[in-house]
Amino acid sequence: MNNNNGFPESFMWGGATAANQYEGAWNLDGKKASTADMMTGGTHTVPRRITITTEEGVHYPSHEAIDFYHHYKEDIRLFAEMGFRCYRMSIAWSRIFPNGDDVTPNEAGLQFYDKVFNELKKYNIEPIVTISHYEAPFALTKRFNAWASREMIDCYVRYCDAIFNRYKDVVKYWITFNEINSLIVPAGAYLAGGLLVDKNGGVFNNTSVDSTQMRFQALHHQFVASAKAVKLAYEINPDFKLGCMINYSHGYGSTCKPEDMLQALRMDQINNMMSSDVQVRGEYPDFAKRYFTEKHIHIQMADDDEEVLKQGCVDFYSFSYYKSHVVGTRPEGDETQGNVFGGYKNPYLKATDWGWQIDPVGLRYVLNHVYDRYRIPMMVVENGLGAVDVVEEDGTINDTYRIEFLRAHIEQMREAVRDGVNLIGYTAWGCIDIVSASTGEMAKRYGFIYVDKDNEGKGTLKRSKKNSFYWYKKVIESNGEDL
Ligand code: BGP
Repeated sequence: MNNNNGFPESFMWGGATAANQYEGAWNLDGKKASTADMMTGGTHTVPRRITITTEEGVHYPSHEAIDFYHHYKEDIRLFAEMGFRCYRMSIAWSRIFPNGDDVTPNEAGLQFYDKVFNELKKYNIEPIVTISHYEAPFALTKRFNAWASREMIDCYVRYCDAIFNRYKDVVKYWITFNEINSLIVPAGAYLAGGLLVDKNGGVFNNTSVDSTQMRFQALHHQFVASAKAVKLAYEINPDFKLGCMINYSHGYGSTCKPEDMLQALRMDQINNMMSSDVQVRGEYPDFAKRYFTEKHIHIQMADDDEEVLKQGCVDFYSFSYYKSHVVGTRPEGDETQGNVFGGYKNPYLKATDWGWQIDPVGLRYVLNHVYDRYRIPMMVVENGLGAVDVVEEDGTINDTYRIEFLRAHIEQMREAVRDGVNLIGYTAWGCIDIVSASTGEMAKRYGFIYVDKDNEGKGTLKRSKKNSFYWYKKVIESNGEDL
């Protein structure tokens, strides 16, 4: 039990990124395309789409991204300068198994992460590794539509076996899937599932197809894959720590009408809690069974799936937190469509330029709410403000708005720690500017470090420190006291 005065001394402060949004070098040293590499760029209004072949003239933001592949030393040095105690990153699966089902892993790919982990070690930065962050080898999508197929489970476990063995002495914290619950919403089909669901063109266009059955089946395959990976991990190194990762969308009822509150509860159960119940408790909750029946979703399970899930429970709960939403009776005159999980405008909150409603107090609520349910260590592994930054003539970037956003959220985390929540770490999302996952843009920046690159892919890739860089350094130095 902590002394409830503030962040524990061992608190892991750091930042987070994902391979396909950061590394670039999408086809170098044996790597082949991942599902993310086949996604076009988007804009504020034009959604990204997945293509079957790389098309001449189409912009694929992950192909170069911001080239961590060739800048890792410089970037890690900057992370160290901010005082990072940990760094959440992901491994690009198709760098290790370019075709997804190769007989042996790609040595050059493994060596890249050897170098990254060595560099982190030099500065005493603890890696937290996401095994699959919104990507899988594209060859597996072409072959059997990725996570729609059970065959994916063995491919994933073989990939885990290779990286667990290779990095067993340098990585302790692993996250099996980024935002595994993304598959519950249609937009998650391509990002999280690598799924092509449009029967006509084979290309998922994000709106027209009801892919519900396929998405929930794919999610089940990921649950089983995750559980098998957890079991394998402990066999390889009993000191490993394995975590789930939930895209936590916190919802309020639009009024205090009981039905509105019940709807908020229902969304919380299905969108947030169902996935973590499976990964933390090792079984589907009862409310999921009712939901599946009502929605005519039929999950096909192998005979031993339920047993496998029971044997693959994670040790920590990690989540992303950006926003909250409002559900229930539509407020009169409100035409808005709120956040990713839908919903309305919250009159008490401001929103980002991308319409994500900013709710620091909601973070305290969620931390308490989830900790009460599972009583296992928690980490906030994504949180931050996507905003347009302006580089002044003298080169400074005065991102006061970002500092305000982060300060308010860290304050609420501190309150949650005082409430008794066992929070062990915080990794600010996109600690260096990277490609946005939902829009494919560079203009939506989260970083403490600015990167010279624009939406069309032009720029020198030069890194420079924003004001928030110095602020976050101070936060870490003071262990979250000097905000
Ligand atoms: C999460 C994803 C990240 C990330 C972040 C911000 O859902 O795990 O990959 O990008 O959201 O989203 P965006 O980049 O769309 O602003």
